[in-house]
Amino acid sequence: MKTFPQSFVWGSAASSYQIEGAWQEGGKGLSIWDVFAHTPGKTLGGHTGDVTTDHFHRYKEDVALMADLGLQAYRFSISWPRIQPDGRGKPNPEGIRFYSELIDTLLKHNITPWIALYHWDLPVSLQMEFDGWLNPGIADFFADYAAICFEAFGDRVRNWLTLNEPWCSAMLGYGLGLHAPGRHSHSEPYLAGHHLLLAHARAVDRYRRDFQPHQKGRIAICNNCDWREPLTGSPQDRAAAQRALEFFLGWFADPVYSGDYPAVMRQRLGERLPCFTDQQRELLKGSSDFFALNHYTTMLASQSNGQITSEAYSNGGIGDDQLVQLSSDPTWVKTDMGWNVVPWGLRKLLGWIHERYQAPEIFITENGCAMPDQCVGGTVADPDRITFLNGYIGAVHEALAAGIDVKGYFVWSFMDNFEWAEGFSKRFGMTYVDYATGQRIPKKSAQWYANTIKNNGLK
Ligand code: GBH
Repeated sequence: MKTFPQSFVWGSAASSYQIEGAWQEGGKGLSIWDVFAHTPGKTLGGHTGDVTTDHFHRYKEDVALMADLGLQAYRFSISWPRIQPDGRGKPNPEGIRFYSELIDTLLKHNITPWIALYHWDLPVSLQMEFDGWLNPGIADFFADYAAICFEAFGDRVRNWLTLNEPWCSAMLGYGLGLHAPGRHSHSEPYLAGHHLLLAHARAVDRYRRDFQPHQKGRIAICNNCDWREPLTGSPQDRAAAQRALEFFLGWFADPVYSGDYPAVMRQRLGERLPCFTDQQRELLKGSSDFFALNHYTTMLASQSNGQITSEAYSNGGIGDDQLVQLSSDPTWVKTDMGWNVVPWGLRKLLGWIHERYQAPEIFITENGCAMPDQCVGGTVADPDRITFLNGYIGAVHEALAAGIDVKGYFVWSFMDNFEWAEGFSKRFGMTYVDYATGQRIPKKSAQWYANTIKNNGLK
């Protein structure tokens, strides 16, 4: 039996654009994902989040399913254009009402709400009028929006995430063009990343000044990072793996913990990496109350010889900036996304975070996998997901045994949903969704996770 601490939080996660649907209801404005998904060629099969799992209308049923699972916490995101249709000004009362009722429904079922303020659905008018995350002024817009949310929900919500995976917004949205707004650039990712960090810092500052003293919640940025293992024991490959991690997680976590970007990014990027003023450094430093980590996979890293293969390019993004060549061990099992299943990568990453950021409290705010699930005779057997979760939760247990302060774990995802550029072709959920009827069917992994929660650990 691998038992976890009594206070360990077992949860699951989802995000607004991926599950809500109701894209033109309730006074909601359009987001960059509405527009991107409606642009031919951007998503697999032209799929959009117009309807997706229709959670906007079915949230009560969904929360009841979460309660059946025994979830202690549910992490969701707020659609900014549902709250502010054009990203500025007075809140939309119907948007406030929707999230307010969702929160009340969760609390009624004893499920603790965790809210991410931004999971990629930027109001499209901020993109059109201001170039989105490329404009420094966006930090103020974001802080104003965040304050509306703290004001409306902070009496009942104690766990806040500012941005979900700014690495993805910057790199996939502005570097590789795979996510909205679909831009391809070698310099814009670093500019967008800079403003994402400043927006985070401004929102946290607002929370700490005006809300935290009486609402008594906690707030953090939510970063994603895949592990990078040196291909060989050579000093070059070890340095390459370290460099890759600093470009990945250090990019968005170093400023939050020490006030500036990793030195290696400054050296290699030169002018393309913007500088913080002293005042901004101060605002950033210490701007997370805990470390929120999303983790999915592992790749091998070696020093590149300047010729980057397409695999490394798509994975690392702008691979030549890092002088890192990525590859996979052919013996590793892969998920339906083609991502390597390497539980010890999570164990090592937790160790890296523990060392680099002075032993913060860590919540794993996303971990999970897509598998080619099928519904046969009304049931969905997903043994590979159970193996995946068992392996990764086991790695968390090992980290705890080594004295690393992991406080909670959230499975991505509660139910199948719109998987961004992959549309509905990838299933990450513990609950199967029949998109033709909207029917929800808990998979075997849901039962397995319910038992894990009940046992507070693995058998
Ligand atoms: C998360 O992002 C998102 O927060 C969530 O919305 C999404 O649905 C979920 O994960 C599943 O995709 O090409 O083998 O090197 C995931 C961030 C960054 C994780 C890129 C995998 C590349 C794997 N991803 N990373 S690989």
